[in-house]
Amino acid sequence: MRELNVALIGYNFMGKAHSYALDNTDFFFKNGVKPVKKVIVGRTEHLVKQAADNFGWQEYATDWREVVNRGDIDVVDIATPTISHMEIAIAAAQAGKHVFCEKPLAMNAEEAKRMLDAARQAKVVHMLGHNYRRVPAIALAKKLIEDGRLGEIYHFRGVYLQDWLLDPNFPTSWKLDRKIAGSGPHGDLNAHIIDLARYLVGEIDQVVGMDKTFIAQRPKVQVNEQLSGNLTAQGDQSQLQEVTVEDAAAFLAKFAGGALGTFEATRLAGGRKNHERIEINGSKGTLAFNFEAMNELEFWSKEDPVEIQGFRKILVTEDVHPYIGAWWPPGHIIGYENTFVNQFADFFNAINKGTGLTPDFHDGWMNNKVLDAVTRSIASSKWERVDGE
Ligand code: SOE
Repeated sequence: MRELNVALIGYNFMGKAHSYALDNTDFFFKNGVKPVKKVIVGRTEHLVKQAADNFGWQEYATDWREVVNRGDIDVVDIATPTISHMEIAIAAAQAGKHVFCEKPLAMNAEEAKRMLDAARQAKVVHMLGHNYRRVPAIALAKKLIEDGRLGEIYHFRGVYLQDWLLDPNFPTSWKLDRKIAGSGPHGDLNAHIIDLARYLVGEIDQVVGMDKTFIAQRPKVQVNEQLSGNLTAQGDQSQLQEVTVEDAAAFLAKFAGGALGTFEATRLAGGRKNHERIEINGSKGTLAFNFEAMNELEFWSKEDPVEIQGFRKILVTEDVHPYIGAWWPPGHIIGYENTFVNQFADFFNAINKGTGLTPDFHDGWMNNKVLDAVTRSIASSKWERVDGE
C-alpha cells in the first residue's frame, strides 16, 4: 500500500467534502494507494484548528507557503476562494507536488494558462474539481454518446439553478465579491455545466451572453466566526454593502462540432436548491440528467420500435455502470459526497500509476476561456469567439 501525504488548503464547504472523500477513497476503491490527511491550512487559527478536529487532520497550519514546501507533503489540494488558486497551484507545482484545484480553475484564462504551464513543466499530476463528471449517470451518458447512441448531436441544454440568495437578508460573502470570486453564478455554476458540455459534446466556439444583478446591496458580513458551508445565514440590514457579482448569467453557444447550446445559471430560482439539469438531443436519441435525482439517467431512443418508444429512466446502480462496482448492490443509491470519493479515487490512482486524467488544468484553461468569452460578449453585446481575444 502506497501512502501519500496531503495538504488541504481551505476548510469550509469544499474542505469538508474533500476531507470526507480522502477518508473513503481507499475504503471503497482499494487501488493500492491511500491518501493521508496530514495537514489542513487556513488563515484563521481557531477556525482551522476546529476544522482539523472536526474532519480528522493530523495537523493544522496557517501559512500555506511553508506547507507546500514541506518535504513530507506529496499532494496539495486547493479548496480556497478563486483569487488564491493561481499562486498556490504554481508554488505547489514548482515544489514538485501533485495538485488538485477546485473550480473555476482561475480568475481568467490567462491565469489558468500560467497554472497549466507550471504543472506541465513540473510534470506533476494536476486535476480540476468538477465532481459532477464523477456522477455514475454522467459517466454512463458519456459512454452512451461514445457508443453512438445519440447519433449526431444537435442540442445541449444546461441549467444550474439555486435559490440561496433569494432572501435579500442573506449577507455578502466572498462569493459575492468579484475581486475574490471572479464572478457570481457564472464562474460558480456555469463553469460546471460548461465542463459537462465540453465533456459530453465537445469544444465551444462562439457565445453570446447576458447577466443581471437583481439585489445590488446586502447586509455586510460580520467577522467570520464560524465554519460556514451553510446557505441560510441572516445579516443585519442596517449595514449594507454593494454586491459586485451578477445574480444570474445565461448564454447561447455554438459548438465547434456544429451543435447549439443554451446555458443558464442563477442563485435566484426560488425552490431550486441544486438543480443542475442537462439534456442532449441527437439524431438518434436524447439523454437527460438532473443532479437532484443523481442516480437516474433518462434515455429516449429513436431506434426503439415505435409502439414502445418513450423515455426510459435508467437507475444507474448496477455493477456494469461506471464506479458502481466500488459501492453497493443494485438499487442502493449513492449521494453528493460520493462523487468526491469517485473523483479522488481517480486522482490518487492516476498519481500512483503515473498517468494523466481529466478534467485537468488544460480543461480548466478551456473552461475559463468560455467564461471569459461570455463576459466579453456581455460587455460588447455581440457574439464572441472563445479563442478570439
Ligand atoms: C454553491 O453555489 C455551490 O456550492 C458551488 O460552489 C458548487 O460548485 C456546486 O456544486 C454546488 O453549489
